Amino acid sequence: MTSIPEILKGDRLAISRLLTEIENGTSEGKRTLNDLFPHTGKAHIVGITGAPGTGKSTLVNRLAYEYRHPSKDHPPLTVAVVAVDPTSPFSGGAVLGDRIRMRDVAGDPGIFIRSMASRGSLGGLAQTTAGLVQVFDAAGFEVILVETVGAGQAEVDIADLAHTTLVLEAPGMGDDVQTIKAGILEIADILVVNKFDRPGAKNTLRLLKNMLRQFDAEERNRLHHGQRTPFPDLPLPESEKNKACWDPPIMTTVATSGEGVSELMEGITKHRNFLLSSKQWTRKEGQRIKREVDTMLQQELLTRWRDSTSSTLYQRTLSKLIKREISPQRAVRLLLEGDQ
Ligand SMILES: Nc1nc2c(ncn2[C@@H]2O[C@H](COP(=O)(O)OP(=O)(O)O)[C@@H](O)[C@H]2O)c(=O)[nH]1
Ligand SMILES: [Mg+2]
Repeated sequence: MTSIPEILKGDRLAISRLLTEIENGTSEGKRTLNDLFPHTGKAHIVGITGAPGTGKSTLVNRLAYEYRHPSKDHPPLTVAVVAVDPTSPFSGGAVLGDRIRMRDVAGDPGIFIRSMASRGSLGGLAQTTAGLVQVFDAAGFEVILVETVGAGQAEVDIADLAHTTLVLEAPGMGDDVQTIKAGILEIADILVVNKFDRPGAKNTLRLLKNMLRQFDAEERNRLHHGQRTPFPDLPLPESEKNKACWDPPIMTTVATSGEGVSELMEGITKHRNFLLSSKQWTRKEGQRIKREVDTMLQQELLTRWRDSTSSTLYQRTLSKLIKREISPQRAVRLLLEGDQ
């Protein structure tokens, strides 16, 4: 039995146990998430995505350290890390370049790092990730860094979940233009050229700048009013339009040495402030919750429908469909409304 007060006050053992429940998709885990919901919605969720080897894990470690030891005069923030990338070497100990080692962050109660087990995909990777993030949010972690390996759907999922999405690129990852996939610019709130110490880094930066410029021009053409509308189904009122404009900056880092990482942290904070002041924070939350409810509703309706429909009717309809006696549309009609 998970105790809600224990989670809320950040008890590490209770959190650990609950994370495992959620990864395993247990009903206990689901029930607890349900109870925790009113206590969520405070954390800044930051997604970090990019091709394998671009330096996501190294950068996430360094960012976590930076949040704990900010050089300027802000207070340190508490940080949780969720690594969805199964190859992430978080649990392995010292992987953190030369200056920061795991021990710098390991004994710190203000940091909690969780690598998601591969079985985390049992209930759907995106859903499980969202569950883990909710736990950390309820437990009072102020910043939640989520590392996902950049691969199609995972990128879109992280952009849905995160308030701020970082897209990492690095030189020497093959044909530079090809590695920057279509669609990636649409989800990036901040573009990061990591491994800026490596040969070809300036070239990667230039290519990315060109792509972004071209993307912006196309986007302007498409939208006619020169600004991005991240939520096309929730149009902004005229008065809000100018305030809602965010041009994704391109930042450069050397995650192994920490160069550029405090500036990146500043950039992330700037995006957060932008979201709050333009009220997009609330809009983004609203969209996410709507999507979550829609997904659950779909699943629940399907389950209820299955339970109330005879499996012989289902099988019979399918076999008619396979023999092409009826079309898929007709099959759905038959299943929902009977033979009318
Ligand atoms: N030279 C250099 N190497 C880096 C940098 N960031 C990460 N690496 C190295 O790149 C490799 C892959 O890093 P990792 O963080 O595991 O990448 P991930 O697959 O995106 O999570 C490791 O050997 C890192 O030490 C960087 O800024 N400069
Ligand atoms: Mg990794």
